[in-house]
Amino acid sequence: MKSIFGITAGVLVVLLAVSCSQAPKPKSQPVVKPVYHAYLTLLTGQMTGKPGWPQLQPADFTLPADSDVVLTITSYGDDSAMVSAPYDKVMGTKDGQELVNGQAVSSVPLKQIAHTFSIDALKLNLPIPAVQHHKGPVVPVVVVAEFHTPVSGTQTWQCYAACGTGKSGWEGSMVTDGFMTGKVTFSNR
Ligand SMILES: [Cu+2]
Repeated sequence: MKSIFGITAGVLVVLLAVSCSQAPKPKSQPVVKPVYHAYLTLLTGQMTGKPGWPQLQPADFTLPADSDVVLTITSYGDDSAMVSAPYDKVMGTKDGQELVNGQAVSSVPLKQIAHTFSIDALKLNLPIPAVQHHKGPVVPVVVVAEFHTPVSGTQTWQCYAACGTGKSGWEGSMVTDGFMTGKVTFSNR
């Protein structure tokens, strides 16, 4: 019994060795670049004490250049605002998608959009749906999107849902740096 077991074990070792040698070997270790995470919060004017002036915090910020970035926007925007195509589409992200409360989508119905985070120069657009109204504490909408940043430069971002003041909704926060428009700088310094 002992010798039979010995032979069986030996055959098994040979078989394992053969199957391992046949496995394709990577030519070199792939370079894994770390993914950078950035977090933004979109507050209502009510929350900041400036009714009618929703605000992205921070609105002016720096992201690493030529990098994969995961942007998380936690939004308390509770009213939909007038916006037109193509700003209902997710654009410029990995797979053309964003996560809305964990669910992958490639667009948001126009009537549900409260804000957008859009950088026209990069063809980047993240539609942000309005918070659902229900009893109890406000549950923010969380939008997560991954995209690759340019090698350098400073770009203006703009919200394209008319969430500001005035008849058109395009005054106040919509045209004031630090609220619904701002500057994103791409730099590794
Ligand atoms: Cu807005």
